[in-house]
Order: sequence, then C-alpha cells, then structure tokens
Amino acid sequence: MMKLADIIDENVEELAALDTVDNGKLFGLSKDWEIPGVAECLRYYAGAADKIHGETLKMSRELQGYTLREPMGVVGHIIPWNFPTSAFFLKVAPALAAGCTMVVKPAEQTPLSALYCGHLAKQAGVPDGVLNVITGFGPTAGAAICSHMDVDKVSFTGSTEVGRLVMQAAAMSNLKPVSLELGGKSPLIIFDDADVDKATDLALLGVLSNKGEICAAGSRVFVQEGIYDEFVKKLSEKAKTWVVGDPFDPKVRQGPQANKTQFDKILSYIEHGKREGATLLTGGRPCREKGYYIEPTVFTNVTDNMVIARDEIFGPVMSLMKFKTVDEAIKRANDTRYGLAAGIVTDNLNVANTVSRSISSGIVWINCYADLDMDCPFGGYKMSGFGKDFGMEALYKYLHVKSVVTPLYNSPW
Ligand code: TXE
Repeated sequence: MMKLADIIDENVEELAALDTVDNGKLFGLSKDWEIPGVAECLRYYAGAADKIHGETLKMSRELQGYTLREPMGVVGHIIPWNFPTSAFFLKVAPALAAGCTMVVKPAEQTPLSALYCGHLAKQAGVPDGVLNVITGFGPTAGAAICSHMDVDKVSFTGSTEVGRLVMQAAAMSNLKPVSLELGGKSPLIIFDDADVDKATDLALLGVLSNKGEICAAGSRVFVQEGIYDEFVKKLSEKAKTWVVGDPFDPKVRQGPQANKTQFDKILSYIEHGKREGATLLTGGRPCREKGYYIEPTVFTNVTDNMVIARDEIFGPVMSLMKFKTVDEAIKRANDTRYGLAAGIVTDNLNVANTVSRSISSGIVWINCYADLDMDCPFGGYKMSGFGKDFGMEALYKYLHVKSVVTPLYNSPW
C-alpha cells in the first residue's frame, strides 16, 4: 500500500487528467489536492493495517474472553462519478488494510481512472485476484455484485434510490452487510455575528465546489435576518464573478456538469424553482456555446416545502433562506429526510455548541465547510445512509468482530 501511494504520487497528473476528461472537474484542484489526498489515504490505512486488534473482555463469570477482528471476505465496492479516484481509494484502501479482497465497480460515466488505478495496483505488487476492477452499468454489473452469494459485504456510494436497491438485493441474497453513503440536502446556517465577506465566500464554495456535484454540498443556506440583506447583496456580486469554463484552465472555478443526464436534471430543477415562485438572484441558465455548463445559481424567497429546498439537485444551485432565532434555524435545518452534513458560522460558542449537538447529521462544520480529513469519519444519518468513510471507522466496516471464550480455570474436558 505504501508502494502504491508512491506510485500514485508519480501519476498525479495522469490521474487528475483522466478525472477531468471523464467528469469535468477542475484539473488544478485534482492535481494539487484530490489526487495527493488519495496517496495520503493509502498511507493512513497502510499505517493502520498492523494495528488491528480486539479487546480482552471483563467476563462476569469464570471465563476468559477476548475479541478478534477478522476481514469480512470479498467486498463489492460501488463507486459514483463525482470523485472517481478518491471515492475509489476511500473504499479500497481500508478494505485492503482490513485484509479483504474486492471487486470494484466504477460509475459507468467515469471508468477511466479506476481502470488506471487497477493497473497501478498491479505495478505496486498487489497480488492478482485481490483488487479486481469491473466496469459496467448499475442495473447489470452493480446489481450482480449486490445479489451475489459469494460477496460478503457491499460498500456503496450513490443515490438514495439506488441505496435502497442495494440493501434490498443484499437482503434477498445472502444478507450481506452493506454501508451506504447517499445523497444530502445539507444546511449551512449563518448567524448575525458572522463576517459577511467570509460567510459569502464559504457559502459559495459550499455549493459551487465540484460544480455542486458533492454529496455534502451546502445547498440550503439559512441567513439570520440582521445580516440577510447585506449577505444577499455581496453573494450576488461574487456569484456573478465566478468563472465558469474549461476545467483545464487554471483561472476557471467551475467546469461542466459531469454528464447530460445531470445537466438536464439540474436545469429542470431550476425551472421547477421558478415555477414554484422562488426568485432567481443570479444564474439559472446554461452558459457557453458548447458543453454542459450551468451558471452559478442562487434562489431567494425559497420556502422550506419547495422541491428545490427538499431534493438533492447535485448542481451549482443554492436555496437562500432567512431566519430569526436559533431554535427556528435548528428546526428548519433538520426538516429534511437527509442527514449528511451541516455548517454553522458564528463566533458565539453557546450557539455553536447548541446547534452542532441539535442537528441530525453525520458531520457539522463550525466556521468552515466541507473540510475533510483522513482521520475524521464521514457518513450520514437518516436517508443519507449509514457506515462511514474516512478514519478508523471505515476500517472497522470491513472487519467482523469474533468473540473467543474459554473457561478461566478447570475445563470440564
Ligand atoms: O446515481 P446512481 P446516478 C445522487 C445525485 C445524482 C443522483 C443520480 O443526486 O444526481 O444520485 O446519479 C451504480 N445496483 N448521487 O444516477 O445510479 C452506478 O452504476 C447496484 C449522490 O449516477 O446511484 C454507479 O456506479 N449499483 C452520490 C453508482 O451506483 C447500481 C454520488 C452510483 O450511481 C445500481 C452520485 C443498482 N441497481 C450520485 N444502479 C453521492 N452520495 O456522492 C446504479 N448503480
């Protein structure tokens, strides 16, 4: 795994370019951040591989008991198209460290880097049969993995709808455990004491990064009434200067959407928002002559029950909403079937503590947004799924706990 990490470091430009060609994500960001992060991920779990151990148990009778952590066996990894290389290694690295073998199915829209990673793994000396990459479509290749009697675990990242099918197939076959990292509609709550300049930057980054194709996108932005007007003014000025274009150009901040289906889905949500009576503050249209480019889009006058405030759009579309009190912000932020992530902007410690403990989501960022770290578990509550990527939690999801019990003194035999 250490060797594979070194090989990834030597192939940063190739991997970043493959993901840009396949997905439209920014080449510079991939090269400087996402792909180096993949090597870091491999090193993190390589370091954990010889620290997997169970516990000695405090048994209540005259028994000696301890636990072992054992690899689950054959893992099926089903990968989405929004972070092709990093999603691949966030699944593969902990499973390898746990001692599992695996079949990885990249998304049909973005298979190139996964195939290249398979080749690099072979170069690093990963034995044949341990890490297998299979391309194919979801309802055929993906479904076959989920219903296979010899697959012992499925780790899935994708839509909530397909997450349900994955669980169903697991239940109807060998009852394999599944972990699901699904969609989100994450709130970013900005309180009156926030620095408006910084908060607008954070809000834009939260929803426009990776052209909004991020499960944790802060797509519902709640702003307290005292700074709301100033916030709207600044946000609209900044959104208009956001550069959309060729993802290989270092000046560009937003590339094209990953595919036509996604492009059409986003535009239809924008039309829906207009029909529902939300006000377009900025954007709302495709841009540039060719390619799946969409203007950074901000809606105001959004109500909590509008479809654009409830569904995951997975594009550069923000719903901006005004609130009065802390309690109101908590209630409205939690009024969603999802629970992946949330953000809070305030210097008031009481407010930050109260809100972070009251939000039903797998991660809460305070005065930052979408800051991930290898050691920090990431994964949802509610219909955003269950089971974590990142951190030691991700390693444990590929390990069974076995208890071993023996009489402490005289064995009857
Ligand atoms: O996802 P799918 P799609 C959300 C986002 C996006 C929407 C649709 O809102 O607009 O999902 O994207 C495989 N059995 N997210 O249609 O279909 C598929 O081949 C087994 C959020 O692309 O869920 C691919 O490898 N597998 C998300 C993977 O599932 C199946 C990232 C994801 O595709 C399958 C992506 C089946 N029956 C989309 N059907 C996130 N959480 O980051 C499909 N697949």
